[in-house]
Amino acid sequence: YITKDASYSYRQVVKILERLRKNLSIKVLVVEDSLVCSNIMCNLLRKALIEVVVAKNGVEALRVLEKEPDIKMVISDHYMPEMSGFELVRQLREQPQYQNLTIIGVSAQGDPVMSAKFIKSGANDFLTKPFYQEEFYWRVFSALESMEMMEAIHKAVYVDVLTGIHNRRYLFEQGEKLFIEKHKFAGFGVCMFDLDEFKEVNDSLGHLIGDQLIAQFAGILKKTFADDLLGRYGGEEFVVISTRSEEALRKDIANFMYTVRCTLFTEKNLAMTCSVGVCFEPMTSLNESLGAADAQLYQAKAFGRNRVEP
Ligand code: GH3
Ligand code: MG
Ligand code: MG
Ligand code: MG
Ligand code: MG
Repeated sequence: YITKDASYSYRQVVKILERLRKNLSIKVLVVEDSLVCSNIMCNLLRKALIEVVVAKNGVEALRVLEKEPDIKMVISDHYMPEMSGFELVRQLREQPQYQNLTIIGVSAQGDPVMSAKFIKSGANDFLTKPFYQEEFYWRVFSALESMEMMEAIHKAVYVDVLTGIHNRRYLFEQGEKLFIEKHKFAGFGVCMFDLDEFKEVNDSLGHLIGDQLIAQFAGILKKTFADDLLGRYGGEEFVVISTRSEEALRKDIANFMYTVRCTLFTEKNLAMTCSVGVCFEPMTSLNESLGAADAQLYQAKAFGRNRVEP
């Protein structure tokens, strides 16, 4: 049953403790022109150990969201000066970076289609003012739960388990998008990396050590190519897709090769190396670019490994 006061239920306490244990801080943006209402919601959220930021209208909310990209949830009033709640939700949902934001609309009693309008604009849920504290908590908590589930699904689908970097599926999905958006206007570089003589490593040191080396290799890639699209293409093959200048990319590839040699060692302190195939030629599809980079990688292997081609 529902109580007027916000008594914590067992499930709620478990949820809060779980977040604390995982050290998950959750940041929520409260958008509300009435200071009284804003304070009520902020206090409730803070009591549940949720970090809160505030905005007084839609325009301010957009500014705050841009500055603080770690905000996971927006709780927004409808009637506000400058920009209403509906308009805010509509504008947010038009932008790709806000697709996964959880949005709860809030408005005063009176207009029965208010909740429908909010949901239609793109909100995930709706709450009528004045509300029981208990209802407020449970709307917020169930929205957070759904969000966490979505994040877990997203991770399972797009992240490689061994290395923690993006997998092949992500690489191709994002790579296609990047190709369509950018290849005509920017340099479009595709690099394929493959560890040298890796079967030997597995044979002499075992697959577990092999796995560790692959994960370390991926870690160096991630650090070096932080601004590019990176994914595990196959076993010990990785792809970087970059729209930076060829000069900048080649500098990073050279640094990467050097770091790998200094960091990864096999038996008897033998340095690990890798070979790289690069394609900067304009192509008609991502697949064609990948094919060309792969052909260059084959050349790099044929010319003796531990090198970049062309
Ligand atoms: P090359 O220099 O020609 O690339 O020689 P190579 O031995 O590295 O040959 P290739 O790239 O064709 O083979 C890669 C090997 O990597 C084959 C496979 O046993 C191993 N491998 C692929 N995925 C994994 C993995 O997830 N873990 C481990 N330990 N080994 C893997
Ligand atoms: Mg208002
Ligand atoms: Mg190899
Ligand atoms: Mg081979
Ligand atoms: Mg290989």
